[in-house]
Amino acid sequence: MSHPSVYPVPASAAKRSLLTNEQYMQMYQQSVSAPDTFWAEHGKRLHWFTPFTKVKNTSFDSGKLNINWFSDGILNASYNCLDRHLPQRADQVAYFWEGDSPDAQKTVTYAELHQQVCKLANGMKELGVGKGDRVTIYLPMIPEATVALLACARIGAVHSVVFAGFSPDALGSRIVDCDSKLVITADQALRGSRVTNLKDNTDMALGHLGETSPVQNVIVVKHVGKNVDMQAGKDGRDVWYHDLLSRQSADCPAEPMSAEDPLFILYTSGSTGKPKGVLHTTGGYMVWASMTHQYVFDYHDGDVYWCAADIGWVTGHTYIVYGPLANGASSVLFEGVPNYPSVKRMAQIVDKYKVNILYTAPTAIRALMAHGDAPVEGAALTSLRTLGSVGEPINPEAWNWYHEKFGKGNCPIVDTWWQTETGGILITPLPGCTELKPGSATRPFFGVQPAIVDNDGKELSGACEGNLVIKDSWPGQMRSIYGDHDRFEQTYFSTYPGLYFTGDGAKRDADGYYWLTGRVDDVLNISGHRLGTAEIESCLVAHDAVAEAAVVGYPHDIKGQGIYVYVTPRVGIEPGAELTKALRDWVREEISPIATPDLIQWAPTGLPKTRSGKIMRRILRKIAANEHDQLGDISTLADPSVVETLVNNRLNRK
Ligand code: 6R9
Repeated sequence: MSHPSVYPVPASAAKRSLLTNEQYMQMYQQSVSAPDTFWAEHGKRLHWFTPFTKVKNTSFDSGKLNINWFSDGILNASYNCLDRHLPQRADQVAYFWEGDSPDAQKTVTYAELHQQVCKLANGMKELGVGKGDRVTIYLPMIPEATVALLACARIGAVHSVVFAGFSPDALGSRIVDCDSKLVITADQALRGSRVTNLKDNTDMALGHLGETSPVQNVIVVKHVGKNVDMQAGKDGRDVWYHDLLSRQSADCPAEPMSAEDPLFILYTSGSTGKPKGVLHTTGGYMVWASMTHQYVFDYHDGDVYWCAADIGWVTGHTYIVYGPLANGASSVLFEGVPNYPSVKRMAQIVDKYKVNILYTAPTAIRALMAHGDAPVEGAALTSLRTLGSVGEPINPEAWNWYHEKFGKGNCPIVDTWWQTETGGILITPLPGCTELKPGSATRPFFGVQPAIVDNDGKELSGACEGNLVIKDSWPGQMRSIYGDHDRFEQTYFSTYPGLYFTGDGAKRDADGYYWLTGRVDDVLNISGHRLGTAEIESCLVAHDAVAEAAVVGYPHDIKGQGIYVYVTPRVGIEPGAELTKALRDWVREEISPIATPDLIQWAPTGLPKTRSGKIMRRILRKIAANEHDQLGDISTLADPSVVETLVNNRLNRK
């Protein structure tokens, strides 16, 4: 079936829209030509204990890198998400929690959330946690996760959420990197009926750290009800969440924070070395989170909103917690996965809570699409008005399926491009303003100045393709890499001096629409999750059987990218099915199930290298993609015969 390449704004979306296209254009112009005036106005969407008088104070210039927004304003993120709504929204639902099993559900009102946040905040104070201290959160998708983030924000502690799918070692290294005093976890997590032993993992992580562990206490939520080992007692390390809260007052004043005080750290993968602790501060981030949530989803008071991400990723931070709560929204919080107990689950949840706005990822859409009409059979889906996509480029087939099956052809899809580093959405359609082209993230949000540069850093004009950079600061931008400000400057501002480099490639068409083409560095995007090839490689070479390993991505129907691994065994090691399995399990356990290699090709005769010893990844990518007839110039290789062997034994032969 052929589909249009441009979709006009549906009349229904234009009618309810907060903005017309003309207004978008005008506001955009103002946001880039007079940023101080524009953001002084929109900064007022928050409650400031002391209003800011300064607005934008930023520079991307070499040697003068400086990013400050609203710097003399004083506010508190949790106050903005809770207290200021209480007069009108105390009994409004903040979260409709839907458990992993369709029978498990509960609602949390703004008043209840406020009360729990105050109690946990007081409990953390009792344990000696205060302003500026770091707290690691390792929780499933349960209301206590949102409570934990907000309780940290309330007392000015800096949260570092670690995705509950990460291994003990990944957890441990993140705890050490930011020197966390406290860990908040649960007995177990449930996803698609599969159990993860979060408390056991925490014990293992802290056990491995031994004397070097900075952690003084572990707060444990009893979620599934499993018996876990508690290092209890008077001076014990572990405390039950419910015990701690039962003795706290529900009165906890929100700590006055400077706009540039840290709000959170979130680790993300880069192209080299260990994960980076992306640091976000309070004022600019909160303005960005709330403003993008309102305009990008065309959010109106009373809408039911569902962002199906996990709180372990930035999408969960900004679009499950801070953005929607700052706007007083009612959100669905879902513990499980879209295909459990059946592929109808997502549509059933939409109908059950009459969801108006649904925000999910291409990988979830493709996984459902593989089942034809089954995921939406029997579902009404009439409540839906806006659909969103995030995490990776959405291919037009998946876009059209989502548009027709979930959106019934008249819900705009906002394909939102952004990154952990950007704090919130930067390039996106607005539902009532932007004509859509499937596969394009379309146009910049207010204040965002994207540009495309060639490999020498020369800015290209008109329709073009190259590297995506952002020319000036926006309020939600990350401020540093925790503990390594030089690496921040090096990673994002040195490739193209004076510009923020995204690491993504992009095209711009004649209408000025942006089309993201994927990472141009060694970062993989597996089902929307970022993983550095270097991280997986260093994990592989830590295995006894491995002499050398190279990891590349290859096109994968559902995951977007799959992980293709080339391994040279150590001398005397006989590779075989058993060892292949052992290596997969190794990576799975050392990093995370997300990082599990899809294909492992043994390369006993070695990897293709330049004469200076650099692995030629370009060639490995082509072989993995089954494009071995397009290897290009291989004359610079030290030993071209290596390539022939790899091509002959390649694993992806679709
Ligand atoms: C929010 C999030 C960031 C990377 C980013 C890009 C890819 C995200 C996208 C997209 C094309 C979109 N990405 N959204 N690519 N279209 N709509 O995913 O953050 O986990 O840090 O990943 O994801 O490659 O650079 P994060």
